[in-house]
Amino acid sequence: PATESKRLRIAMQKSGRLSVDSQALFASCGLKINLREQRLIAHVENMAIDILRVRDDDIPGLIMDGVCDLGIVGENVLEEESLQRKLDNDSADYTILKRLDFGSCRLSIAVPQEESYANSSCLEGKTIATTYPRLLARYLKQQGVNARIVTLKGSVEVAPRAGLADAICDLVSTGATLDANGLKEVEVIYRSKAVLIQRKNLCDDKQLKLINKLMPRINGVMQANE
Ligand code: PRT
Ligand code: ZN
Repeated sequence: PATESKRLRIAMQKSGRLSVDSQALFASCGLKINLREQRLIAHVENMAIDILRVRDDDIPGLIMDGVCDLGIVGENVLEEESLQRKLDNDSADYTILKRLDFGSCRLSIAVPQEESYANSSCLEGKTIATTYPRLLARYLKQQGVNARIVTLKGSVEVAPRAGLADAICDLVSTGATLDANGLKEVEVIYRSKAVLIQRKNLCDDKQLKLINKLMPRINGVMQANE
């Protein structure tokens, strides 16, 4: 029948820095997920929900294309994808339901420790390696600095030593990685946490009711953790 409700699809990171906390959040909201399953889709036993376990980079697009209904992802990844899609004139709509209390980090510019650095004008004419070219480009534009951006999907922190770049723009939490690579943090350009997002135009009544049931539980879990 045309009125039949689909199961709510929630995208989360399969394995990485957000997966344990995302799983724990769902578990404490009462979702019974079979964690032994190594598959892409995990069925929630006690609710009309399917969990899709994917690369974190894929989550914003799955929501913005309306393929998944909810997702948990770092704001850094979300904002980067959103900026890229706006440039490409692709759909970039989503709603943030909740800023979560895990996945904290900052996107920072770092330069070799021995280098003197006063302010962002020191980056003029330099080459900066990053996994977040759109966020970096936005910052440089705001600062009125012209620099070359080199996009690397990994090993950004070794780029200066390898002679690929003068500086880097990468995620930092403790600062140990920068330290180990002889780099110092000189500018924080973006502060990030994990967020729960929803796709636009979600209008299935049962799905909306389910989300309205989950949100107070998420708020309750977060208050209890404070
Ligand atoms: O496989 P998949 O693509 O899903 O995972 P991934 O390897 O792309 O991402 P993952 O699991 O490393 O990170 C997922 C999200 O966690 C990021 O998008 C951030 O929102 C958040 N997060 C929080 C971090 C960090 N803290 C973090 N420290 N992501 C990465 N790092 C890395 C950073 O890139 C650097 O290499 O950790 C290193 C720095 O850490 P410190 O403690 O040495 O400063
Ligand atoms: Zn990733």
